[in-house]
Amino acid sequence: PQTIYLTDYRQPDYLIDETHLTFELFEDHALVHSRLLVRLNDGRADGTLCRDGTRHSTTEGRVPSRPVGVGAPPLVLHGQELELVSVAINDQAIDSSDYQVDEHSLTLHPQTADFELAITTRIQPQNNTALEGLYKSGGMFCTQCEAEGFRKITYYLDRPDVMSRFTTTVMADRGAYPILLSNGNLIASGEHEGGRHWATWEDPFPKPSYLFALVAGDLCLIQDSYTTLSGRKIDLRIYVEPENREQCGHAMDSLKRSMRWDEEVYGREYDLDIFMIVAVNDFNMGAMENKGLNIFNSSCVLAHPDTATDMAFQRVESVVAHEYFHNWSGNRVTCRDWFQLSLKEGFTVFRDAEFSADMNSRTVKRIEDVTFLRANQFAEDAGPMAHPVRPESYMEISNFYTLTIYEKGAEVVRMLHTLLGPERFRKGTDLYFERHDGQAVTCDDFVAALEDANGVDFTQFKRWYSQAGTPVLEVEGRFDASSSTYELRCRQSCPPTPGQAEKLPFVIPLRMALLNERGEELPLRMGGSELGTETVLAVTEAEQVFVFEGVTQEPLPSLLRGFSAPVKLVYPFSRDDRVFLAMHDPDGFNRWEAAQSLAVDVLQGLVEIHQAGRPLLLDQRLLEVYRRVLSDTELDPAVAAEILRLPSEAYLIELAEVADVDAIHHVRETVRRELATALAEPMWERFESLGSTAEPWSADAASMARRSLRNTLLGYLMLTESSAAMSACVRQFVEASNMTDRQAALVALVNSSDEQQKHAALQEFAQRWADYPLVMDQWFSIQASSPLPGGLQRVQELMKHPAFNIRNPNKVRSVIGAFANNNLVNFHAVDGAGYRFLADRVIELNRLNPQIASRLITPLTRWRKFDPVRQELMKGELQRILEADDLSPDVYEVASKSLA
Ligand code: B3K
Ligand code: ZN
Repeated sequence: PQTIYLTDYRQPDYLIDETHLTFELFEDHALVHSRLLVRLNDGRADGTLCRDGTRHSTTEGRVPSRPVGVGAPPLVLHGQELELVSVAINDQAIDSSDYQVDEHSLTLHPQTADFELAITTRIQPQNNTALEGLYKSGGMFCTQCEAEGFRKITYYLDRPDVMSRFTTTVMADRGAYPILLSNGNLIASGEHEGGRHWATWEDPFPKPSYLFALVAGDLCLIQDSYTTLSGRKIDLRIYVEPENREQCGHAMDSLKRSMRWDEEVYGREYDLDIFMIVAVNDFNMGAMENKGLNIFNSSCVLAHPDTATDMAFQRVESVVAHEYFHNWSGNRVTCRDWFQLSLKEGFTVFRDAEFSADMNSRTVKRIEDVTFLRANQFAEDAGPMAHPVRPESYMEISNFYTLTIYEKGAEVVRMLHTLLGPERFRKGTDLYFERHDGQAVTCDDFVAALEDANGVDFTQFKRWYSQAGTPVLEVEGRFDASSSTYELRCRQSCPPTPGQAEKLPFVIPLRMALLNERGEELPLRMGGSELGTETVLAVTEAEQVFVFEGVTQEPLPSLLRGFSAPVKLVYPFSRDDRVFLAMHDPDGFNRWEAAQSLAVDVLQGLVEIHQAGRPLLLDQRLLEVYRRVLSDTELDPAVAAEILRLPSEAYLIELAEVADVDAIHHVRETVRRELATALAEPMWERFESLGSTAEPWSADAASMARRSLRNTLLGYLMLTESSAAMSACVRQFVEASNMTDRQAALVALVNSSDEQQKHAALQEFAQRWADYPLVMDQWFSIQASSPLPGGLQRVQELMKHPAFNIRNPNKVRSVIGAFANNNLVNFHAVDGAGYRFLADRVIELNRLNPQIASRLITPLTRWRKFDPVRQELMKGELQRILEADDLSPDVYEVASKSLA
């Protein structure tokens, strides 16, 4: 495959002002007729951009076609896996001597600067297992075009800087496909002979092809409405398969809350009169923000307390918000090219995270996001696929929908927000949306708007977009009683990443406070100015010293509050310091962070002790912190649950130089059991005080927080293997009024040694939820993630279960993905069987669904973290993948770069 470089970007030679599509859908193929109004891109404004959403035709008042000289560039349209049926220019059929077709393109040689191009292609949605382009999911037709799927529908300038006004007609059998949808507004519909019907949709906003969508199916409609702040009434529609009708309320509420929030926080109103969400079962990712017609993985729409956990409820809320927010950050202002992907994704993840923080607990949301980032994005940044937030090259763009683009990209926007403060940030985004509405722009344009609105210079800051890797920020404190000063000495560095040996210093916003011996924040004074009791220092140099004045006793610093930069902070805190901060830091996030880092320190120490063959003795200070948390009824139970959760094996592996998976697992489990045994009494007490699982379910944050803590405690109590715990767990499994509690009990049973209870529960569960694919996904994933011995055999058995289907991405994720990503001891079995299994599945999926196949490789790309024996085994499997026949560019890129 070819490598594409950012530096090769050129403006398109031609533009497409209007795109008129007609789809004739049949059971064994589809015909796609496109009529494009094409224009040479000679820098002339076309005057038809309708920023206000009004329609006006380009055909009327179009300047007469100007002949172009021999120097006119050819028109090279993208196209893949298409059967070309016909081509016509200005209604004149042209024959194959006048164009060239190859595997990736159709090349034409226009004679005039403006012309109408008509193309018909035949495609096979029924055989499309890659789930990209137009495909069938169950009984319905649907599309996924981002990033380059539109070219699998028809020949087109399939690049985001070509924005066009789309009109789409869908024709299909009325009985099988009563619902026909596309972007924008329905403008006409009617009947055809033979039981077929049609509908025409028109989207007044110019958009790139990746935002095109079409749906045809037998769906039921859940309808509501929303009135914008300016008083426009928007028709809100969620389309799902009829059996899911009762599971849409939460998505609808989330949508309305998102609409309100974007008006209030960003001043952004919805622009069309209708907003539609369609849920499909076969989908490569979470959801897609197609203009006016979002298509969702059903796992990100459906939520009912009987079938979905609290976590699933929160995921639905955040994905609905994310896709909705894209209407401005992504659709109205889009990306110039795919190197700018984080322009829309990083910004939109930041927006959805802030929304969730406002709707729920801000501290808990931040803890969850930071936990996820450090365990996963940091690993990506330290591995062979490490790339900057704005990459410089790629082979297959689908591989760049990464944690770095999304999550680190969001951290970069968060830092800009932190440096500017909320008001100035808002001024900047207002300017960004105003200046670039209707345009396809770059990350530089985004930063320039923030700069220009506030008269600041972010030149150095922009290194966050161009340099990969996780910076390390080493800080030391020095108190000088004689001068009443306290110095923070900062040193930053960033490890080399592929193609980037040396890094220049970043701008690192360091939010901090100084605490006295009672844990109170001290007033901060620097260079004679009063900074309040919390401030954000901008660390800009490789080495830099900040001097606080008027400090009369040695303080303890509270650093990187709220994780104000995506860096690894190193400070020589003692364990006692961490205990103190865990108990006294007025900042909730940093209290969690202190407990977390204490636990990391304790676990890392024990891993060494275990490797030396010495007995494990638990540092009682960790126990004391946990005991305090258990009895602290002032503390949000959801935060308490987060503190009581030990750092994950994945995070401990990421932190290790060479990770000893078995030792990490053994030590972590031993500590969990010891904590459970030593704290059984307060745990029971707290568990019982948090109410009963049989009581009616409620979605409010307080009830979710109680369930979270209760179930964390249940997990611990089950480790004591007492009969009281077992009967509480079984009772909860049977009596639970909701899926959160039922599932937590199932997890505990599956990971217990009571074979009989475990099998009874699994069987009962599978029977009861056999008709609920999303619940069965959970059933699969709980078993595939269980670290008990024999994990691989269990997974192989699960793949034979009738509900498993390797063509369904959710099933792949819940069985194969769960095993390779969550079941680390079993996956990393030293005989290499786990690696072999994964590579076999990658090879199998490579032919069916390259995007899913290439995602699955991730755990193997981390080979550098492991011992030489495992390294060889993992590399061997990557090599075997590389040697497979018909390798997709997706899989080739990841496997080859991982071995480079
Ligand atoms: N923009 C889509 C992602 C498309 C992925 C294509 N491989 C979903 C989102 O980020 O909202
Ligand atoms: Zn997105």
